[in-house]
Amino acid sequence: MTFAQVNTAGITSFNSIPPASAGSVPNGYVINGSSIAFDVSTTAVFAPPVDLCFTLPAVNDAAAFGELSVLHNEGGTLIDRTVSRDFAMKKICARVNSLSPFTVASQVTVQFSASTYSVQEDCTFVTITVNRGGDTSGAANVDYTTSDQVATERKDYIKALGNLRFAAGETSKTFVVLINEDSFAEGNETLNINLSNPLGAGLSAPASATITITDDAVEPAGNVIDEARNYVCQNYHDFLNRQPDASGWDFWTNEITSCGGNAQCIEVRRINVSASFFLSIEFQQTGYLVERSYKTAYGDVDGTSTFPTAHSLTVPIIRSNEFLADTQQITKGVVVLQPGWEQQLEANKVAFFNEFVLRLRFTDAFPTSMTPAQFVDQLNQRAGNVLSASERQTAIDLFGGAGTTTNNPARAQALRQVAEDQDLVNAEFNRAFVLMQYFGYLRRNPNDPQDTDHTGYDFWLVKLNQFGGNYISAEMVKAFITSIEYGQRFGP
Ligand SMILES: [Ca+2]
Ligand SMILES: [Ca+2]
Ligand SMILES: [Ca+2]
Ligand SMILES: [Ca+2]
Repeated sequence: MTFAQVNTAGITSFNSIPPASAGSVPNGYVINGSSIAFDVSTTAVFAPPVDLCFTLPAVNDAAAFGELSVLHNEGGTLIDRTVSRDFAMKKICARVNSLSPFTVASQVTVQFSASTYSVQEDCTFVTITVNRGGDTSGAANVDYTTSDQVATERKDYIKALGNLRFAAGETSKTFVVLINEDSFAEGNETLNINLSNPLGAGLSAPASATITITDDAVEPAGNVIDEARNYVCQNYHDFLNRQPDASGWDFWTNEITSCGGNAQCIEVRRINVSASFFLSIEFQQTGYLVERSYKTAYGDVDGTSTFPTAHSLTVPIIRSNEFLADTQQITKGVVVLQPGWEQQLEANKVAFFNEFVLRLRFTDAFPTSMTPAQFVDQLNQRAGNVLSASERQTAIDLFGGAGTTTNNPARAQALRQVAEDQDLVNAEFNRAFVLMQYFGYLRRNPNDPQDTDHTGYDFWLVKLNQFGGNYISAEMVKAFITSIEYGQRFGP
């Protein structure tokens, strides 16, 4: 230990203390078997700074040594004051302005595997790896999201966002960014990917990275969305948030190409193929369940419409970004009909509802002081009174006779039970179908530009209801997939 300047000599003492008692450990650091801690004090009068070095002869791994930091208690919180590490000498040094407890702790970092990625434009995907370094013995998680640069999420790629959860011992996780084909001659384009909100870890460089989409050297004259195989792939991206599996891709493409040159047949098949994605078990059990979960938890909101005259109407509360984040989470790894899909989906649903009820928005709306009956009744009322007396009792009984609703697994199960109630599935169906015309095909909220309110949504919902949900007679899917706004995502 070296003082820069001592004005009055005194006695300095080092008292070994339990590392856990040194102060509150900041995010990204852990106390483990390598940790040592001292309370350092002096009777000398000194002027800062003070340099302190600690030797850790027991740490024999250079990488583990490189993750060590000297944390200093400043106002109760430990702050990383490391200035140097010397593995050969097993010495780590810090510089501080005052004395109080110190601890040597290990860092936990998360970062992208690279700062740049590239992918050839196509209806394809790029897999992004996030690595965790340092002490990986605990759990950690981090949010990820894409953001537009020159490439845009409505055209060039599918916005990817979510949370990566590292289990104890896991050192890497991946997520996928889906890339869309288009026939714009636009040059190479970039988008950014970012890590944020780490828990149990700190961000380390690179915590943001760039994906370059290499443009096709030659683009066709027409719009690539008119090409059957690409059109099918785009429906996988837009509705199922995944790259098509080979057999599904072939099957749906053949539905269209088997028309040969019959334009009338192609038009009808394109409508039916696309509607099949909304109607698929895979979408109904993922995206549609997410939509119903928001309705069950938070009810509806008011929108406005001018169809046919100005009025207000209730519309789904879920927004496009919320929908994408949760749908991507609940659908992760699920490919319906592939071995194990039901187990994967069930595990994802359980994780989704368990996490959903821990969000501040939910706990604000449903305080744990609510009785089980109040809790279930509020869910039921927001869902549109879909529970029979016995279904209501089943949900209340999930709490096992408790007087309050502090039991989070029971909260999650009750929310899920209402969200999966068949009466809600039936009642919400047309609303969700219309909503997905905007979320899926147009990649926006119904009242985002080029709309200004829910008039368009209202128009299609009225029409779909008039035709008893028959999207062919209502010409709804047809209107969206032949719209200029949809076509302009993919070609001039
Ligand atoms: Ca592009
Ligand atoms: Ca292209
Ligand atoms: Ca292009
Ligand atoms: Ca029911």
